[in-house]
Amino acid sequence: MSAPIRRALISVSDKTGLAEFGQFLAKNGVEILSTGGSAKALRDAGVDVVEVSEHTGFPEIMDGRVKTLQPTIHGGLLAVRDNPQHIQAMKDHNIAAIDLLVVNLYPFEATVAKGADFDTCIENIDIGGPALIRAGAKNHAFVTVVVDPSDYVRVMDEMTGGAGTTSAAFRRTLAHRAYARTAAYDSAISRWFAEQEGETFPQTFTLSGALKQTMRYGENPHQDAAFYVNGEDRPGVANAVQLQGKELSYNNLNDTDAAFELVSEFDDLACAIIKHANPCGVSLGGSLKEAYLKALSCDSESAFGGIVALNRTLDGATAEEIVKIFTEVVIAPDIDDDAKAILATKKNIRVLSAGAMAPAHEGGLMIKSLAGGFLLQGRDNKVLDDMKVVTKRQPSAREMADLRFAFTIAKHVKSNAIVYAKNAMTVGVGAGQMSRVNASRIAAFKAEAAAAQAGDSESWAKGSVVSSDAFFPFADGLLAAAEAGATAVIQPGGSIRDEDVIKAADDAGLAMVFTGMRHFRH
Ligand code: 93A
Repeated sequence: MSAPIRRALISVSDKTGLAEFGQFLAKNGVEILSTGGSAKALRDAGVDVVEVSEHTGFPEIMDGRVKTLQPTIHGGLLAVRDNPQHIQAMKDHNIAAIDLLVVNLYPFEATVAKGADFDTCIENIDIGGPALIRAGAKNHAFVTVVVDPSDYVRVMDEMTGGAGTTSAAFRRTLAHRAYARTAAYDSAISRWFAEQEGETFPQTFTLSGALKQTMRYGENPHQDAAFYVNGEDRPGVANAVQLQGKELSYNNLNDTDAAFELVSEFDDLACAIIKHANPCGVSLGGSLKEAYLKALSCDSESAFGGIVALNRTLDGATAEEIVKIFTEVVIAPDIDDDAKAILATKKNIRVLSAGAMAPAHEGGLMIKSLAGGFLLQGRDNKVLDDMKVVTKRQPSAREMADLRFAFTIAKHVKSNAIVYAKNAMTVGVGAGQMSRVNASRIAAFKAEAAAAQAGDSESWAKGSVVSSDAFFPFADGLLAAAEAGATAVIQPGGSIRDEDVIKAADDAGLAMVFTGMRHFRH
């Protein structure tokens, strides 16, 4: 059974909720020690405080760089209350026990995010705060450590229900949160230093994120899984609001991310249907309902149980179509009231409102784990701006638009990726094959299946364009596409056999464009 809280140290940059919390503590007979700005805020709220400088007999010096870095303070936090030697040391050095520590740190991350200059960022590295937090959290057997204003209410509840005490379990949870905070803080500082040195990758990379959700299982039922958010305000799965449906699973989150990132590529109205992080079908333009139906028609068999992503506000007419087949998740920047009402009739569909579209070409890091480590790389965010026609035949304007579209889709298809497209919609997608020719054959097969499904006698690949995520190493993949009916090709180029491939394209009467950039996605 712990003793009631008698003395608190409050030193906070974020003064949210401080007045109310301070008043509560004062009312409960807690003596409050506090640093300059916090002391002022508390006094302004009518709360009696003792300045730390008064308590220690040592002034705040060096523009506040040394405020709480004092043995009187740290001894008060670290003393083991039932250890006779510690008790003696407290007597000898006139140290008073501190039972409650309320600290939040200089806003380093926010200062960096604001684009502040070097010196301002440096000045916002908190030294005394983390030292206090780490000391108090180590001694959580006796000290309650609060690093987040949203925890004040819980502390007040505990003290009210516990005759001024907090429970050991709660103090331990708070200690866990305290070290999570200092770890994230130092990780932000080290990443910032790496950036200052022009390096993308710091000497030590600490993954830091706040736990958003633990899932029932991971990719498979025998795997544990959790979802962490890193505080970036990028629109997408992490910041979307779920309006209805069951909890998102690991696979839902992974697929929904792929779906939303894909439709974020386009300024034109776009709809994508995703399965296993690969697009079954994508379509641009027209009404939202038309775009959905076209995306669906590309591979309606695979779309069953898929993820639907849109880059416009979801309307009722489109929602009516979506609910006709089993759909796992729908994500859009917004959902209108008609659509909400229609989706509500299918309780299991998870509906996410992302608030806005994500900027497709912004920077950022991607992470992949492997045995004994992990790989980091920048986002695949290069703009397609260097399309060079390499064949005798120039693509028509319609072909050129479809080529650009198909190459952008191929970026979002697992390698080896082949995408057939016609009139701003995919007509056949070959994903994740070990051979490019196989991906090409699968895409052609899908284009035939789509035609058959629609009752057309001719494959949808007839008169289409084709995109390859990486160069065709031989002419065979290209010829397979020509055979399927494609009239124009887009690919990075750069193979040692480019000349052979270009000649094969010319012989087949194809137009071909090189992008000079590939889009592997493994
Ligand atoms: O400059 S510091 O690293 N040196 C210190 O000794 C110290 N002690 C507390 N910053 C220090 N703090 C931080 O001051 C706290 O973490 C808190 O963020 C801030 C509160 O200052 P004030 O009460 O003057 O607004």
